[in-house]
Amino acid sequence: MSDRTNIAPNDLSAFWMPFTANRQFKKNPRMFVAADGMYYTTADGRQVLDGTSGLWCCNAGHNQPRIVEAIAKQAGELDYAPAFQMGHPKAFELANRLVDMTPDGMDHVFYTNSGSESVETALKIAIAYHRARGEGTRTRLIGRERGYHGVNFGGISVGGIGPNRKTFGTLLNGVDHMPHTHIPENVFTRGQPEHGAEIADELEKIVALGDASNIAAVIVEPMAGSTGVLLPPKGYLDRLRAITKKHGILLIFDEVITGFGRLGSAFGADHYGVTPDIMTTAKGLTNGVIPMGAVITSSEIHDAFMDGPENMIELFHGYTYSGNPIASAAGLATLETYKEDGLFENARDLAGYWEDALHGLRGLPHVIDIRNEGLIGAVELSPIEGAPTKRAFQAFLDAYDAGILIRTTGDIIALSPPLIMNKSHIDELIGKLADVLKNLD
Ligand code: PXG
Repeated sequence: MSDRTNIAPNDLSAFWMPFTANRQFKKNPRMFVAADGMYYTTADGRQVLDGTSGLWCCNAGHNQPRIVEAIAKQAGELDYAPAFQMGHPKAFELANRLVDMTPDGMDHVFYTNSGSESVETALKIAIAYHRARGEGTRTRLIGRERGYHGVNFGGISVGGIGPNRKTFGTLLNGVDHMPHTHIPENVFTRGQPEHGAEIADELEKIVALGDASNIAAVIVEPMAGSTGVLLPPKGYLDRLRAITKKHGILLIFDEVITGFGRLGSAFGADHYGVTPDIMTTAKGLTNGVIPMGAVITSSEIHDAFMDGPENMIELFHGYTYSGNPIASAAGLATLETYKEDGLFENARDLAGYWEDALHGLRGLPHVIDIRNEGLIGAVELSPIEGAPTKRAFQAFLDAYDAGILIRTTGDIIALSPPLIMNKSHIDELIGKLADVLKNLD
């Protein structure tokens, strides 16, 4: 047992921080102590405009009163109910509201606690679905280079980020990767790029090698967020849909970032007009306030499991906190906020102004590409020779000092502000970012 009598109250060493340069951070910590609407308050009392919705999750802004109230009320009414063999009304109500807003045919909801768990759940459902239909040889999974599907073993196996896979052993076997869609022809494109639909045809080659009878599912983000906003070329997702359908392969859209209004539509599936067989969600489902994810499937998939004796568990999978009452209450209040406050419409209405402001950064030092869609933006910087990521990370630090929160991945600055944003917030965010870029080495 550790000796807790001799510990400094604010010692930073015990908390091993996720995806963080721990030693660097702890020498010069950046702490938020409060938030409201579009702004964070730092420990030294400064206001920082949130250009990233936390980590792509606080789509309705911070401390949204409806959500705060719903959580407080739920905590005092029913704190926890067992998730297995018992229920509580709000989990069912939230599932219905989700099904109401997802594309037609996406009819059943399985709850998780994060995007990573949603991905594992979706991959397991895909493999078990084929088996339930007597096609148990369909076990292979196909992901994509530069895809991010969370950090659990299934997710990093289908994911396409080298450092996230490198040190973790053999991963899942039976996984192939399609090429990513980020090609130089599309540099400085506004919105969806023109070139590259044919990259989807690479899937045919993988199918030819592995045989469709062995392949369970293809998983892609409709728009790859984490690796720096890689947009799907026009026609690309339609082709993926056609090829997967032709071969009886399930198509999974990982909508953890693209879900809940980020693109100005409810989901990427709506935005791009392509309906998958399974969608994974998290983040904006509860506005990031309480961890929760949801996997949404077609009836065809769900119904394939509803077979055999009625007293038998149909799917041997689930989490202690699946559909947790407080998370469900937060989810209901979040979806109500999106609807009542017209936040997806706001994102759509602002998208043009956002695009113009963002592309106004073209020509500033080191800027080699700018991309946007909905209320997402990316500014790609040329790397410092021999020191990739250093320039963008410096921009992140300078931006924080200047009062804006941005996110960097590699040498790409990614922006995903809350959907409650208005034009003056855009002016502030992009104006301050321009100043940072002008002064960057
Ligand atoms: N799928 C996708 C598409 C994601 O973007 C996950 C799964 C995993 O979700 P959880 O809840 O397990 O973290 C994600 C998460 C960033 C950033 O700055 C992106 C994510 C998480 C943290 C930072 O790009 N995406």
